Amino acid sequence: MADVDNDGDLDLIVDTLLHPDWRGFLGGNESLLFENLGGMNFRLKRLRDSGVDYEESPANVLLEDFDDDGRLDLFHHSMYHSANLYAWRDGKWDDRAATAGIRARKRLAGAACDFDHDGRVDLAVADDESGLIIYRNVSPGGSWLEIQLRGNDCNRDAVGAIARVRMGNQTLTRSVMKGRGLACQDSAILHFGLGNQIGPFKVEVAWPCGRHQTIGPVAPGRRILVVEGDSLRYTES
Ligand SMILES: [Ca+2]
Ligand SMILES: [Ca+2]
Ligand SMILES: [Ca+2]
Ligand SMILES: [Ca+2]
Repeated sequence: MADVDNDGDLDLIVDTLLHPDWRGFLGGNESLLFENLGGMNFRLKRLRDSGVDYEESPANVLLEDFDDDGRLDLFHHSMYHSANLYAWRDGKWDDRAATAGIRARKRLAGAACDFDHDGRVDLAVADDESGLIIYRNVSPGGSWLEIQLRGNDCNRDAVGAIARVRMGNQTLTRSVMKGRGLACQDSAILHFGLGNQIGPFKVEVAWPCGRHQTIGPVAPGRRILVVEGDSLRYTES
């Protein structure tokens, strides 16, 4: 679940861990994008129509902004075939696995986290042949901001909270999730790639209990901790 088109609402990508299903139900075992049209209405698309290769038995999709350009990139892998990293370019996801340095063939799970705190999201991949592999992100990167949320009235891990940052004429939206796809979990710290924007930025948080909170202005290039109900103070975590 992520805002893949930066229009402020959360869209949904569904992988179906099946062998080809010729009955054609919801596209068989195609990976599907449900574009949020608002009002609990969704438009169904095949992910391959956005440039993502079809793979038999797709297992996991991971959305993060690996190059900090403000658009979510996509890491996709299946049970039996290759894992691919796609950068968003010109209205489609563009396969960059070879140039990104991700070459192994058989992946079972992947998770994103900025392990070395340098503002570029790294990638951990569990491989049934090579074990755990960590890909350190050494791309040029860009402006960025990371936000850790801590609940008070709602759950402490802020699961279900949504944070928004304005970048130019776009609103970047990220949500706190615990668990994704097949046995995967990413860092709960929300990463915002901000392109060449230098800010400062205002951060809006919608907490799962219903409270809304505005923080900032905040300068980019840092990781901050925002505590529910404490709008006047935020700290670098
Ligand atoms: Ca959206
Ligand atoms: Ca929408
Ligand atoms: Ca990107
Ligand atoms: Ca990093």
